[in-house]
Amino acid sequence: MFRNKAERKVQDAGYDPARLPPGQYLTEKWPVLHAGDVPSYPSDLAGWDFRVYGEVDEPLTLTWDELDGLPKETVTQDIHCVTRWSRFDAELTGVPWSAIRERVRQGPSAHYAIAHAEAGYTANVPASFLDAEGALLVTHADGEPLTPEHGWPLRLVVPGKYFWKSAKWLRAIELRATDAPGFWERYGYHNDADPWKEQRYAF
Ligand SMILES: Nc1nc2c(c(=O)[nH]1)N[C@H]1C(S)=C(S)[C@@H](COP(=O)(O)O)O[C@H]1N2
Ligand SMILES: [Mo]
Repeated sequence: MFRNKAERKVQDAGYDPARLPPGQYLTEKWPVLHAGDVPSYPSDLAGWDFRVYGEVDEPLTLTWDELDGLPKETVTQDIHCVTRWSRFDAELTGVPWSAIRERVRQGPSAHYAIAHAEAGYTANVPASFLDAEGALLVTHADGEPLTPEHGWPLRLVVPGKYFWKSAKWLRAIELRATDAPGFWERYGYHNDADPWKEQRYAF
């Protein structure tokens, strides 16, 4: 039995309909969604850096070559956008957050993580959520470097949350004792963003 037509389409496409969170529909394409413009970078990424700071013993700044040279993993992840499209089996390659977390020696008071992206975009998640299996600093999708629209050179992917928590054009992770609402959260999106609970909006 299907709850609705959207689940029926998932089944017809050869997937388990239970993979579709409530109120979502499956798309085979990968839509592009963001506020503002796609940032431009020099092709050699000179001057680009990635920082981890805040409630850590060893704040970290990496150049592109340093970050790109770290061991990477590939995970297969379903993506759920709050605007109701879901994409299954995205193959995402990048540096596991857990490796970075160990390196900076995250402190006991680091309860929240704020992803900082270009042009002031931010997204907040509990730090424990970044520790969840599969949280990646992503450089490649489906075997190719990220395209500029999808966040090249680096984006965060936070499994288990609506996709707005997965900041494109990532430049830093700040670890904090207290939470701070991110870009979309300040516009009324739900702080927790669990697609299985349909936590789309805060009110
Ligand atoms: N820097 C930045 N990252 C962002 C956004 C944004 O506006 N700026 N939008 C978010 C939203 S709402 C979604 S659904 C996803 C879309 O990612 P995609 O364009 O790769 O599908 O990016 C997220 N990350
Ligand atoms: Mo979104």
